[in-house]
Amino acid sequence: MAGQADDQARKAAKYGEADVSVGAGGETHQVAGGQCPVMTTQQGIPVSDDQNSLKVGARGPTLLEDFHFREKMFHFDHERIPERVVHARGFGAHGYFETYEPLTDLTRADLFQRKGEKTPAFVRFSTVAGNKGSADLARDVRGFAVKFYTKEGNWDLVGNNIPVFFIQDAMKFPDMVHAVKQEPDRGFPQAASAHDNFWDFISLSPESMHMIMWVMSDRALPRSFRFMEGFGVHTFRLVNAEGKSTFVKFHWKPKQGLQSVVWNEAVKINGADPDFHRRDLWDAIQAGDFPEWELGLQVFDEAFAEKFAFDVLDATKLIPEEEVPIRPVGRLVLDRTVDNFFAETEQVAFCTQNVVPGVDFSDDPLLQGRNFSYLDTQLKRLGSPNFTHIPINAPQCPMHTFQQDGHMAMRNPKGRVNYEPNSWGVGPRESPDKGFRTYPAPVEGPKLRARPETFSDHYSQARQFYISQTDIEKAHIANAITFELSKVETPAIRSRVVAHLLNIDKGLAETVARQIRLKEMPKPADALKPTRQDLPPSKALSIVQNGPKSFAGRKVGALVTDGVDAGVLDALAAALKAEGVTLKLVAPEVGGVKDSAGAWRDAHEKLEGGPSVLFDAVAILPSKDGAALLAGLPAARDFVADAVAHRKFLGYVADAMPLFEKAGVAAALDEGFVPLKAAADAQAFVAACRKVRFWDRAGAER
Ligand code: HDE
Repeated sequence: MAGQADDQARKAAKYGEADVSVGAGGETHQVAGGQCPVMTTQQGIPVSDDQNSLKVGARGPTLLEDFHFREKMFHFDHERIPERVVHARGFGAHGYFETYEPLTDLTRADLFQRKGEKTPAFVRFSTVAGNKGSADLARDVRGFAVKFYTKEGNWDLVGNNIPVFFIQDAMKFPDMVHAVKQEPDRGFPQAASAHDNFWDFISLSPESMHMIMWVMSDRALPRSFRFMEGFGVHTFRLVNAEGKSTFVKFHWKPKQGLQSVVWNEAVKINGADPDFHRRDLWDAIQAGDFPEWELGLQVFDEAFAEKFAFDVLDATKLIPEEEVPIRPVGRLVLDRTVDNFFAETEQVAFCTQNVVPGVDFSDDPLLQGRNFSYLDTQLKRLGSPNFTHIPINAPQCPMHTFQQDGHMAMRNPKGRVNYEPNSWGVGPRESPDKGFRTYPAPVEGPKLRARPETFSDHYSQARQFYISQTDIEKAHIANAITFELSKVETPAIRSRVVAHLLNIDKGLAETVARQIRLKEMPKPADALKPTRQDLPPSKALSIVQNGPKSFAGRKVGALVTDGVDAGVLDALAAALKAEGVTLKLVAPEVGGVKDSAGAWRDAHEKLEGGPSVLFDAVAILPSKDGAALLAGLPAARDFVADAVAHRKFLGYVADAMPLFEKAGVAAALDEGFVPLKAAADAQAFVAACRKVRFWDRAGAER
């Protein structure tokens, strides 16, 4: 635990941990529960009574001179800062990035110069549309924002878990965000794209069709942040010490594998645990199961950009991995939860403009617009140009500027000199060698408000994404669009969406049209360019084809009652532990159960609070009497029926059959049901679980 102590000391040093509750010279006094510091006001004045405001007589009016009350209330009244307009709901963690090999051929970026270099990093994952208090499992894009604290300044790679975006030009961002967020008159729906305004905008913006396929796929329902990819989306530049530039796209690949939940599960998880994703990340890091992603680069030159079928500056397009393979260059490990959510996760200020020497922008018009928006946003949210003085935003390398003053300035220079040039011989100076130098890309042309013709194919990659999916994933896309359009009240909008789908895949359009009972099939939408039929499927675009290799990092819920077979439970626990899986006991009462050997087993969840949607697989382990009891409980029947409908693997003991009968699943025990009779069966159960879902089982999809 020495490491942990070091960690604490380091944090204390870094965050200037002057415990605000210690005042009055750090005096302590004995109270019930221990020796505690004396409470003070913000001015350090010891407080005698924190229970009662100062009044005239016990029943009289409160006095204005009660400075302790006034300060306490004043501070409370100002606790909130504006939430992010988008990505308001998020969750962050600390970690590091480790460079595999020097990338000196590609970039002079300091963090890529030395093998094994560890660069501190902070990551914030988020949903986009919902407000701060919304549920984690909304159908939505996820933000994947990484701040690298490099030795040459902070580099923010502010990405998403989807490699393309809705729009091509930043000019449309406010419209797109207005359309997806709650409608302005009614203030709902929150964190849901299933409403008229969103689909109205989308159906009038064919450029969004590729992104729509991703958002309607299971990518928008990640099992947790740990099981999703990240993408820088735009084309960026890397520039080496000789000034040579290469184009690059950034990818994060989760070591845990890809995994999503199904829609019916997402809806139920949002009720059972709206904090499902943040809790998952917190729990994993606290348990020492540090999630990890590999950073991969797709590197290409001008010649490739010229011959590629689409414009590399168009953020609604990706470059298939089959065309430009991904080169792994390092790993990101998240190994520390935050000490304070507000100080770190809420106040972290990502800016796409934060690049370091060796990384540069491309002319992607979306990226160019972002470079304005993020800095502007931070001033609004954090209230001062000094937001870089907040520890989470401060670089962890020396910095020297002549910028001064402003609200809450925490780094105040000493001495007389606050300008340059000066003849005092003090203060920082620019460095043509070490300093960031913009890649001198030649640009010329008339000033125009126009979209390049090379941005005008809106359907070909949408089709490529669709045909790259397995059948079950295709069905999920069709069902998602069906669900969303069923919430759209205006029939003309539904029809317009189907008109676009006809340009993507006729079968998909027909399925959706049937499932929403469209009276008349529309004509395909007018297309600037016909959909290319020659783009081959890309395996990398499917989740199911990129599943995990092991079941590690997952959670199994065991439904237990008094009399649970101690041998079976122990064997299961051992097999899961060996695989790196967490076992949670779900029991009729939270106090726990007595096993067959008479030993007490503490439960983690009461049945009604621990539905099977919270687990990746389940084990149904009641005793004979227990099964009879559970069969009468709706929550127990749902536990089983949902696990089956969501195509999870179920380990079970023979005594569970009466419950299976009542849950309506007894007649069809398929290979996804693994009997647990002897210890060896636990291994078979774990082996089955590595597939995560038993997709061959008929599920809830139509
Ligand atoms: Fe953002 N985006 N965005 N965005 N974005 C914000 O910045 C914006 C875009 C992304 O965890 C805001 O600090 C514009 C693409 C993430 O704190 C704001 C455009 C991608 C986060 C903003 C885009 C992203 C944001 C709101 C179109 C993926 C959360 C609060 C030109 C590559 C970062 C804030 C965090 C946040 C503007 C499009 C990712 C308003 C103008 C494309 C992960 O500045």
